[in-house]
Amino acid sequence: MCVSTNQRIATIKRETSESSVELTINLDGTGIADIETNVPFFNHMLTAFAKHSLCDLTIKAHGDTHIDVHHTVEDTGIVLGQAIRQALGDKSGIGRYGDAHVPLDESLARAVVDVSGRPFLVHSGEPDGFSMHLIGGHFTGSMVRHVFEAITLNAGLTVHLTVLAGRDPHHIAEAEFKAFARAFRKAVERDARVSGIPSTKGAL
Ligand SMILES: [Mn+2]
Repeated sequence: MCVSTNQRIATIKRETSESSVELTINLDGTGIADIETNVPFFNHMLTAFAKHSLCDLTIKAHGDTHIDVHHTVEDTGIVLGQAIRQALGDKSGIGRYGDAHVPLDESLARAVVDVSGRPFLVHSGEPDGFSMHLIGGHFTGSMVRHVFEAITLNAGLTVHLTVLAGRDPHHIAEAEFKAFARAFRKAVERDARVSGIPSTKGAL
């Protein structure tokens, strides 16, 4: 049995003409979140992600939200993905796979995560009209898929995210983020019985 004691923490800063993002993640945290993206509904989703993944997450992001929240949300997703990849290191000792079903009242989402090193998002089930809905009056429903694209592509995760039921857009989005968080927690958690990298290839 060989469990790495290396800290799985990463800090990334990314600056463009459209946004500025500074983010720190600790994969072995307790769910403490200190998040300010200037996009209130996205703060709510990222706080839920931290709480239910048990990652500690600090984010200071600002951007051209006077135009649209799109750039700030997408760029924060990119940086979150980059930080996850960096914090995971060589991925030795992790469970690798995680799955979760999470309800929120009438909504139900399922997430399945593989820390595969091969970015892939399969996303389905949001009801007609969801992508055009402004949640909280400012967060376009289409950004849920877009931010999961940014996270999975940059973190090198395979994620299957499925909405199985739902009516209220806020509930649907929140169930998706929480299901992803729970599945992610299982996938990246260290398993004392795993020695080395959990792949027959020897690398992920
Ligand atoms: Mn975009």
